[in-house]
Amino acid sequence: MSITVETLSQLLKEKLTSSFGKSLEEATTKEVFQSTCLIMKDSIHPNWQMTQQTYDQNESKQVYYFSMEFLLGRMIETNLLNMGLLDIYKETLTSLGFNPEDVFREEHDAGLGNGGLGRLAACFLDSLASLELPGYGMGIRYKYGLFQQKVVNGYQVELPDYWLEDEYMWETKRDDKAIEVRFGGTVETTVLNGQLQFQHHDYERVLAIPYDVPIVGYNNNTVNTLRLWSAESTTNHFHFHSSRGHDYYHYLDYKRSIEKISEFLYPDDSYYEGKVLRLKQQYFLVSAGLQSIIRRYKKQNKPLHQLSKHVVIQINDTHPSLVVPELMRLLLDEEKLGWNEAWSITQETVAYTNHTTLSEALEKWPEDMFTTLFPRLYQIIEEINERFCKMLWYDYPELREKIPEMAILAYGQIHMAHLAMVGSFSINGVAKLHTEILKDRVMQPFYTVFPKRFNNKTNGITHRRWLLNVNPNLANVISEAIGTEWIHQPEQLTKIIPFSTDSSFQESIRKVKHENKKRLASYIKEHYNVIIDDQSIVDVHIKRLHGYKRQLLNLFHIIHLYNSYKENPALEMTPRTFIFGAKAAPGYTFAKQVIKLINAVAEKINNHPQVSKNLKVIFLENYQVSLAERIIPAADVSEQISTASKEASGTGNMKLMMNGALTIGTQDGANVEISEFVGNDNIFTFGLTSEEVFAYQQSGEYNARDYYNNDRRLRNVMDLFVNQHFSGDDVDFKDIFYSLLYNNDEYFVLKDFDSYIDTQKHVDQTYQNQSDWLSKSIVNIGHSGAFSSDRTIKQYAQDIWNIRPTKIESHV
Ligand code: DL6
Repeated sequence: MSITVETLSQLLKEKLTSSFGKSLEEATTKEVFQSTCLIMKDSIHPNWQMTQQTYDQNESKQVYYFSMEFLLGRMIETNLLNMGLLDIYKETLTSLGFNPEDVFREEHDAGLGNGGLGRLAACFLDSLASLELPGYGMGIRYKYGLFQQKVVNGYQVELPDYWLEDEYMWETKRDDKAIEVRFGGTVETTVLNGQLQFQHHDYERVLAIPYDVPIVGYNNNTVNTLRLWSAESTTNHFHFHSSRGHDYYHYLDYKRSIEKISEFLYPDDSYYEGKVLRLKQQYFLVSAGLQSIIRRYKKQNKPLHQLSKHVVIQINDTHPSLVVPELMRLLLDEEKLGWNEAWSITQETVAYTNHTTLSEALEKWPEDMFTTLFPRLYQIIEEINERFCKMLWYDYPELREKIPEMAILAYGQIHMAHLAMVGSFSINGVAKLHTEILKDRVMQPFYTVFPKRFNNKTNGITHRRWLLNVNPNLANVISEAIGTEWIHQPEQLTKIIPFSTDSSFQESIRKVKHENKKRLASYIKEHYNVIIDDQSIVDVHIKRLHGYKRQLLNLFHIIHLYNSYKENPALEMTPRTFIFGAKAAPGYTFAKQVIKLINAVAEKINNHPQVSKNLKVIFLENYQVSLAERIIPAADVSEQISTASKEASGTGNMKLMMNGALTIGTQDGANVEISEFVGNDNIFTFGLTSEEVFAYQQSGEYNARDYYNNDRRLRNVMDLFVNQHFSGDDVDFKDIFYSLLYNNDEYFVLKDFDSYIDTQKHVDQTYQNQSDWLSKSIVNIGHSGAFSSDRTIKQYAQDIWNIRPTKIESHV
């Protein structure tokens, strides 16, 4: 059924009246936004109901994706796009005198994630629904998302992200589906009919309330669910005593302590901090999620021993790995199954994805903290550990010496990755190189024991959001050339590759990029009062700030150019605009100093009378999904310059390539696969390989000082950190200088400097031949379909989950 501007305008007017008692003329943009969402929900909700009913009737096997993070961003545009209504809504809003962009911007980004891991989860949900696959997201409804970053005097300042300030339009609270989650207490062990019984006493009860968010598939009737759990208290669970004087205050304390559980998202990316509250959050998600799955399963009268035929649980990194002992607890203590049966059900149902090899990110919880919070789970983990270690002892005598390093419980700590690997049937990495590093190094003994469990699933991104929605003009140019089939089958984007040398196609691609650059330039002018040259190369480094991601190496190149321009103002180079967007974990001092340094360098360069004609440096504050959507379509160069072996995959690399940027990158994460697809001529690769990094780490032969002493360009860059060139009197960047020279440059910035500078020169020369550049850009877009999350999800569905598409009929 097609809808017209007239009918939609009428609907909007009626909604404004029924919901806000206002006419169009009186309504605010926020009210127009909210009314638009309400109208959309009127058509999403019947399909949502139909989807759930169909899954139940067909007994479709479902995947439950457990993740502590879902970085959704805004949903209005992608929902409209997937419903096929984006253009008509834009037209209607415009005809009514509203700027659609202003209306859509009323939606607060749902920032329930730190970066790659959370955004991946959001892309996966979009692909599951678009491929008509039965998939459910399980997460936490944090009251505060990832902090809002302000830059004050060049420094990062963190402000709370109260994203729920206005009602979240997409969610539906399901009080009737509440679950009780229990913390603390004691376990009493008794024997009944020769069987051990475990009774849990004196625990703290927390009510988990689900808020369901519909996930709309593209051009189909599927509406899947993202279930976000919120910790709430009820007076029913608090024992008021008439004889006690201060019950009301006790109650308030009790309420606060409970609500704290889902209050905020921990802002640490790639770093593990052993905080009690974080552990409580993890158990809260796991227990509420699992109980709701089993409740639904039992309602359908299916036998528990067949759970893995109908349900698969994917855990997104180790954060939800308590799924293993909690599922065991439910099967043993609640469902009264024996250990062996409960263990095979658990192992056959759970699958684990690893997202990092960084040792500082691997979770290990102190046993004493754990026993206090989860006395019964601790007993179960002890038993799993004992059985696992015994199995190693008897079946793998060659690994006996390794048992202490492979145990789940060792040296007073619980190793969550070991628990996840032992308790699941699949263990996957997120790019080929990453998976190989897991198998050969980080998890090598586990690979010896469970070789069949290990597999690779290279990450992907949804091309609907990251191309169709953010870059509609590029999408149109592509469709004009090759038709629209690529929208359903993104691998068909390769059909544009034969056009890579076609001058009129190149011209269309160039125009789109230029328009996008102009849009970004006007945003930067408006918000930062800096004028950037829309003919300059837009060079983009957007991701979390971390030593291994080497924003510092990028800065070294920028300062080197600054020095070169000062030395020789007639230097022949295409002007460049360097754009950074990055949040640093609030406790990560080094990363925060790098932010200050970027801003200090920007200040110097942007105000230099000569250099600023050729170079600009902009740090865009509060990098988040909606900002990425603005930057990516305008990018020419994509900085993917992590120390080889450190970036598990990266997904920004895929988004930028899909929008025609050329990558300058190390042979790390998914960059390796990008270069295999596009060919060495269409990517700028430099630096140490992962094998070389490992060799240096093993031999201890790297000496950063040698590089400093022997390379004048490096000294000219680094000396500016300690002579207050960039800082004025109040700060200096000595700590950065010392970390490189006295701590021997953990991430090989100095080592890779030379090849990076050379490769950047090559980037500049290539750009000067526009036709060559555009042809490379087209080849990149053409191969980006291989990095659509539809491909990734199809692989998960087939190789791990064993789930199949289920067609949902329209409700009308
Ligand atoms: O797999 C998604 C994403 C990768 O693309 C990044 O390379 C990786 O750094 C990131 N990992 C994390 C670490 N979290 N933990 N644990 O965010 O995952």
